Amino acid sequence: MNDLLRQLGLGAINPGTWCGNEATEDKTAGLIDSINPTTGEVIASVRNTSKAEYERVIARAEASFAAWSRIPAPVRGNAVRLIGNALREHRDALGALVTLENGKIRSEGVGEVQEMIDIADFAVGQSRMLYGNTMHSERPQHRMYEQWHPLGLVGTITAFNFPVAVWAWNACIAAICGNVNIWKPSPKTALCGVAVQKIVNAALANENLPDAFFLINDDSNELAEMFVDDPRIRLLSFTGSCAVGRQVGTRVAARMGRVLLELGGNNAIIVDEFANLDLAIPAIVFGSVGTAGQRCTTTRRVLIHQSRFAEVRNALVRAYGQIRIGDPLDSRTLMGPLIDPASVSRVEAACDAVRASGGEIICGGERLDRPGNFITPAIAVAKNDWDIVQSETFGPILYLIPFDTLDDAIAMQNAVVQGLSSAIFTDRLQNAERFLSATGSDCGIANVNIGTSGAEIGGAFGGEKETGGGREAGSDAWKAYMRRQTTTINWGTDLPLAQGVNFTL
Ligand code: UN1
Repeated sequence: MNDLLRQLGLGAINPGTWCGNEATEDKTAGLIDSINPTTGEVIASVRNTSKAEYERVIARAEASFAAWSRIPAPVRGNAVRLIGNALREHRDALGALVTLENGKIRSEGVGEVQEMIDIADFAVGQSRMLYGNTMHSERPQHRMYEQWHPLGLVGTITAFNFPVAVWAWNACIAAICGNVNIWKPSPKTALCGVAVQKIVNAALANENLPDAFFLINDDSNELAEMFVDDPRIRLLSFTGSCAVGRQVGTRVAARMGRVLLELGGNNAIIVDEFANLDLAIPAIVFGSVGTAGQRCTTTRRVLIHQSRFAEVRNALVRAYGQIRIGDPLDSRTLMGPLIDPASVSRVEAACDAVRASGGEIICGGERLDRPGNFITPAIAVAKNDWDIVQSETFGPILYLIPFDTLDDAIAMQNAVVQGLSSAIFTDRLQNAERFLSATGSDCGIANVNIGTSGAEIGGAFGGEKETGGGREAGSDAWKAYMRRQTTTINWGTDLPLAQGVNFTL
């Protein structure tokens, strides 16, 4: 473990405040202990950012923005290319750190770094494609077009469950758009934040560029609240629960700032009478157990046609019996620990709530007798309208719900407050298209014969309703990080007014 920390340039105590490649440490600020969820032991510590340091970070970032925003976008893209290259070099080590600090299995840890590399590559290309429209003016000898300018300081608050990839979605795109990034990672994965900050800024250190990547750390809500309320942060991108996201959204709106919210999901997979279970069962298992059920895209509900209910239920219980739970660094492991003891208790409480509602836990929900935050993944037979099914328990508990008609299944799939991800397994074209139609799934993501999690970066990522409406990563999500300016140029010698208005002196 010490080798890994050394390889990533981390020590026992790490400065948590970074302006580009320059770190500061206010020794009066407390330490955040990074806890290994597999053992409960402290891995290393990260120093909190003090209020005075926060002010310095903002001032430095504002000065950087004046310079960074003047650099041509393709040159900014080249900087992001260097970041992608540096991440390629550190893929295995950073992936291992994600596994160590977050508890997701090795392949998912490395996959997360791959997701950073993918978005970096995407951003390089996007830097030459910040297109605006041109339009025909209704007035003679006039030209109209839209152009896109950077916003300024972009703040990103990320969650523990994707401690590095979600930063990259935001930071790589925001940077090519000409913004300066300030990141506040989850205190549960503070070491990952420092490691990324070091890799990224070291890659840019000799490039003679202004600083574009800043880091702050805080394990109380104090600094986070200052950050959210700070009018100098022009866009605040927040990933986390619906409850906290609602507060963030309201507070940023109160200061007329912009917000990008990526909040909770209550994602369902529909298995109809025509589903190929060779695809559906592994997709459901990965969707519900991957990252120990701690993705916002985790499969939480399976809506099963009643003719296939017993078959699907039995196949899932059999598959769950084969899930190897243990040290996530061991390549044979399929499910690691949850992030903290409170998360384990929440899964147990969810199992109790199922029983109290008259439902049945058909497997799992038991703590493992070993150190660390381990619990066996649970499956329950449940009803869609139960409170516990309606709320997102951020852990491995899966609800099986029978349905009669596809319309019923779609109605149930949509009858939750969240709207992130959804999927149908069917070999029948009509059912797939019905699910994808305007009156089908109401989610930001709707898949056919693919599970709810594991989206690629090329498509815009995010969801509707209480998921917050934000879109990150690919497609045209870059527009959230820029301001649009409509320009009309009169190259004639008259001054005609729009709408034919006559105003002659
Ligand atoms: C999240 O859980 O916050 O689609 C993001 C997925 C990943 C991203 C999840 N690419 O599951």
